[in-house]
Amino acid sequence: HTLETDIHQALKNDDIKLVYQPIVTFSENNCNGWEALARWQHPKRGLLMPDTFIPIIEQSSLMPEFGYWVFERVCQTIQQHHTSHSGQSFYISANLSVSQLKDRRFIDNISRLINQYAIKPGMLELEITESIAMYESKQAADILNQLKLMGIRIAIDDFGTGYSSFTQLKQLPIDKIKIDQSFIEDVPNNTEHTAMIKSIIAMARAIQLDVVAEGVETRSQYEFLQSLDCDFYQGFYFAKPSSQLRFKS
Ligand code: G
Ligand code: G
Ligand code: MN
Ligand code: NA
Repeated sequence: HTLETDIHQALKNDDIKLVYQPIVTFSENNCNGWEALARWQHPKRGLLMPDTFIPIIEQSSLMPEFGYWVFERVCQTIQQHHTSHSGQSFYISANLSVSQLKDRRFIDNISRLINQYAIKPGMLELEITESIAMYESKQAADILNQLKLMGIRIAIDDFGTGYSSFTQLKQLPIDKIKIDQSFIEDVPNNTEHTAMIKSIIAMARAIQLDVVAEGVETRSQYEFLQSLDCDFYQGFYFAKPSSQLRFKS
């Protein structure tokens, strides 16, 4: 694949960069976290979204290099923001791919970066998809436990699209679940999705997990989710991803 040969160079040239999308908490004017999302400004093909290039990275041998690059960038950004906003607590969350969970150097790399950039517990969160968490559950549990010991929070991404059981979830050291945006896009009109969201929130409460609603695009979605007592909200209604860690300023 020709994109594959471009990736190494793109990382060096800063053609691949991270953007940060605010995650809102108890009020729509309050944000203390951001999700890091990769973007590729390709010199010939224009702006590429991660759905087009992450699968190529994943199928090539470049995921360790890309994953390390993402974590180092995120740690740098945390360090800078912590220095310029001292005293304010915040976190950045980064997406993990399946091959990173299988990389034997992964834990060493993360712990090196955490020390190098003086990342404190709670400042870094990692997201793994529900399907990764379930299909690789033995290996995932082991790695997630080590991350937990380092003070890193874990969120289950795209929740509702996989087939995890209550029992499996309880066995993983996770802190949050992020309800997939496909369930959010047509609430409150879609009664099936509404029922699904209610049961996800009830289950999360039973095992003390926080709930994030993703892909919130309208005020009516937000108000409805608030009435269901969601903890965090993310989506274009509040803010699009931006190259700066900023929110309404
Ligand atoms: O930004 P966007 O919504 O287009 O992202 C699409 C998908 O790409 C999401 O599922 C997201 O988790 C994934 N993604 C974005 N950035 C990264 C990254 O840095 N690493 C990995 N592994 N996945 C990412
Ligand atoms: O799969 P993951 O949750 O990591 O990826 C989140 C993706 O959703 C990102 O690519 C981000 O750009 C996108 N996104 C974030 N907010 C919204 C939204 O309100 N609507 C839509 N359609 N996509 C969103
Ligand atoms: Mn995510
Ligand atoms: Na998601």
